This record gives sequence, structure tokens and C-alpha cells, in this order.
Amino acid sequence: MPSVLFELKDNVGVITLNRPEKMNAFTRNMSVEMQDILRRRITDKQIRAVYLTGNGRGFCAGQDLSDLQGMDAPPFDKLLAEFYDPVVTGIRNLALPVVCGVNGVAAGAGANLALCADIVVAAANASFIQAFTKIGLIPDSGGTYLLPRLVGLQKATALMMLGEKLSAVEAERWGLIYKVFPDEGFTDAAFSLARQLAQMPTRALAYTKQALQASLDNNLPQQLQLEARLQRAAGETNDYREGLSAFLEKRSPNFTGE
Ligand code: T3D
Repeated sequence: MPSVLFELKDNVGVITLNRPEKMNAFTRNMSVEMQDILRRRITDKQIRAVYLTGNGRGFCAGQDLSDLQGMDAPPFDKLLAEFYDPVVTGIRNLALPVVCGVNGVAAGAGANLALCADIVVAAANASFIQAFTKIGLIPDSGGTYLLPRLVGLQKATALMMLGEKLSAVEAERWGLIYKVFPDEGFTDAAFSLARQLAQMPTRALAYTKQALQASLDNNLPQQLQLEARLQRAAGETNDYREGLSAFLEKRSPNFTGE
């Protein structure tokens, strides 16, 4: 059984972490499978949004700690470069909207993997734990970049130094995630966001993602220039023409992603 499942559903590429008995703790093998999905399978033209979630009662418990033991475990900088960073950048650079449905606990690199998505929603029973310092490591997988930008430096520092569990409800209140949905019916509610995005103007969403990510480092003049360049590109898409015609003709648009 693969440790990461992939299927196409309603124009959404669904990625499911699949080691439920170990809370989907991340192994090197899992990373290889995930990288293959991001590089080769997501490229299917039918896919216009991605939904990332976990199988079972956890989303992802971070690095599988038993996978780190033994003589063959490379030093951490090499492990990160080979098995974590390509997944983080793969998700961030996808020219598609990525929704993460955090179905249960997200710990360590698992918490930061969730934050890489464009829209993060969680089940009411889910939680987020920056578990790294508890075992003498530092937060990785882009967490020290993303978390302070989401919740501010003070809250990020406390979460990362103390390693305390943050409930999904608090995570929503803090701005770490977009929304909490009830446990019952969670998958349907979370997936419906991805399905909705998959019917929208795909290239405009990709440019929006690109502009928002760049805004984290750009100054205003740089950002205005980027917006102009991306808006020009958006204005040249068929979906823009369709959106405009549909508005003027008082009908629903039929976006194709072109
Ligand atoms: O470069 C590098 O590779 C380093 C990168 C590091 C990045 C990191 O992610 S470091 C942080 C690693 N993660 C953790 O420290 C979290 C460890 N897990 C936990 O704290 C807890 O398991 C949870 C809070 C996630 C869940 O607690 P609970 O009580 O709901 O479940 P549980 O009973 O602890 O776990 C269920 C099973 O999953 C259990 O296995 P068993 O005993 O039934 O056979 C448990 O050992 C296993 N499991 C959970 N997390 C991990 C794990 N096995 C291996 N590695 C794990 N991280």
C-alpha cells in the first residue's frame, strides 16, 4: 500500500497521507512518493486544485522518529534538503490552489506541512503542535518563515519554544488557519472548498497565489509592478473573457482554466 495516496476527483488532485497507524508520521519513502505526485501526477491538465489531507485520526505527526535511528540516517541538513524542502517548495510553487484539510493532530513538520497550503481548514478535534523543541530540534519545513507571518512573532515564538498544543478553534482565532468545520462531515466540507476552487479561473488563482507569496518579501513599488505584470497576464486568459461576458450577459461563467 503506498504511504501517500493520490486520486483525481471533480478536477481536484487529492493527496492523502496514508500511514494511519502511525498518525501519518513522515518517512523518507513518503517524501519520495509525495515528490513524485507533485512533480508528475499533479501536472494532469484536468487538475485545477489540490486537496491535501491525512488518513485516520491524525493529519501528520511530523518526522517518523523511528526512521531517524540507525547508521543510514544522513545528517539533518541533508535530510531536510532531500526529503522536506522539495515537498515544501513543491506545494508553495504549484500553480494551483492547495487546500489542506487537517483532519486530526498536526505535529512537528506535519504542522508546518499543513501551513504550506494556500487555504488551511481543520476539523474541530484537530490540533497543531510545534513539537520540535520537545526532542531538542528546531522548527523546520518553512515553519519559522510561515508561522510568524501568520500569527505574529510573539505567538509564533511561544508556540515554537513551548511546543504546546494549539486547538483548531484557537488556531482559527489566531489566524493560523482559515476555518474550523465540525468533525462530522469534515471531509465533505473541507473538500468542497477545493472543488469550488477547481471551477474557478485557474490561472487567475495561480497569479493571486504568486502575488500573495511575493508580498511577504516585496516592498510596495515591487508589489505594484508584480501586480501589473500578473494582471496583464490574467487579462489575456480565456477565463477573463468568459468572466466578463458572463457578467455582462447576466449568466453564470463557465471557466475552463485556460
Ligand atoms: O531532518 C529531519 O528529518 C528532522 C526533521 C524533523 C521534523 C519533525 O517533525 S521533528 C518532530 C517529530 N514529531 C514529534 O515529535 C511528534 C511525536 N508524536 C507525538 O507527540 C504524539 O504521537 C502525537 C501528539 C502526534 C499524537 O499523540 P496521540 O496520543 O494521539 O497518539 P500516540 O499514541 O502518541 O501515537 C499513535 C501511534 O503513532 C503510536 O504508535 P504505536 O505505539 O501505537 O505503535 C506512536 O508511537 C506513533 N507515532 C506518533 N508520532 C510518531 C509516531 N511514530 C513515529 N514518529 C512519530 N513522529
